[in-house]
Amino acid sequence: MSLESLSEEARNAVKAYDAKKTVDVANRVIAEGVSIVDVIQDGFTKGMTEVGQLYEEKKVFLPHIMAAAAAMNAAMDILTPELEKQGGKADEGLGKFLICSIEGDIHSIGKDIVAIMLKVAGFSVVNLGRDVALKDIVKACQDEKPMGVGTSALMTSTMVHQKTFEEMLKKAGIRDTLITNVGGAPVTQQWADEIGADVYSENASDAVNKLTAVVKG
Ligand code: HCB
Repeated sequence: MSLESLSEEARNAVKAYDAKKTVDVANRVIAEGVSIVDVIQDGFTKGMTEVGQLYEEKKVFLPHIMAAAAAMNAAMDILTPELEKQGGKADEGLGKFLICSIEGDIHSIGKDIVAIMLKVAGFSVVNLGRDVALKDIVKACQDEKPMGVGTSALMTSTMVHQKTFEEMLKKAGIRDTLITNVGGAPVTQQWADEIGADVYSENASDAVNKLTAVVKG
């Protein structure tokens, strides 16, 4: 089966809140050797975004979003170990990268996709989790001394913490020791420029490309 039709099935399975179906699609993606990254981005993620739009239009409600997220996560549980196996570049030494969903934000699906794709690309990724207090992210940066730190914000109310985080890094005297990367649906290049973040990433591939370019010069 082609990449296009599996992506279409992945998208529809998330929109149908059907975890059995997302798992089935994930297994077929692996069995048929289709690009996992492409199906995640063009299939599962698109489905999730479309459910988000329906929520915005008040055509579906929070339980639907939770069911769609559960269906997507069920597929990711199957695809993640396979991606890691296929990647096999974990020792490529692109450096240590910390990532988390920022304080107040429990959205984690996108951040986890970025984490896995950076790992596959050769970064040593430390995933700090979701709703991580700003002081704890700063502390982790002091302890782990990463080349970069990514924060994910899915809400306008939590985006503002990315700005505070920049200020806290400066106050702690470590701002110039690392690259800051910001992402999440409401986050834009303009926002990154405004708060002084080094790299804006629209999606996981963008994060991989831009951060790899930073390391490789
Ligand atoms: Co949630 N939610 N939600 N939600 N949710 C959003 C984000 C809204 C936009 C929906 C809406 O109103 N249209 C909205 C935020 C509105 C706003 O502030 N502008 C919203 C709201 C309001 C809420 C609650 C407050 C609802 C409530 O309780 N009343 C609550 C949040 C509570 C809290 O955080 N304190 C809530 C809860 C939930 C869940 C739990 C039901 C579920 C999350 C499950 C989970 O993550 N474990 C959920 C979901 C799934 C969504 C939507 C539908 C999809 C988000 C998603 O997973 N997208 C979302 C609608 C939307 O975003 N359009 C909706 C798919 C992933 C793959 O995309 O953008 O997250 P992504 O990540 C991309 C990209 O941004 C980038 O790469 C990723 C991969 O390509 N990226 C990074 C992301 N992070 C990065 C970090 C980097 O360093 C680099 C790149």
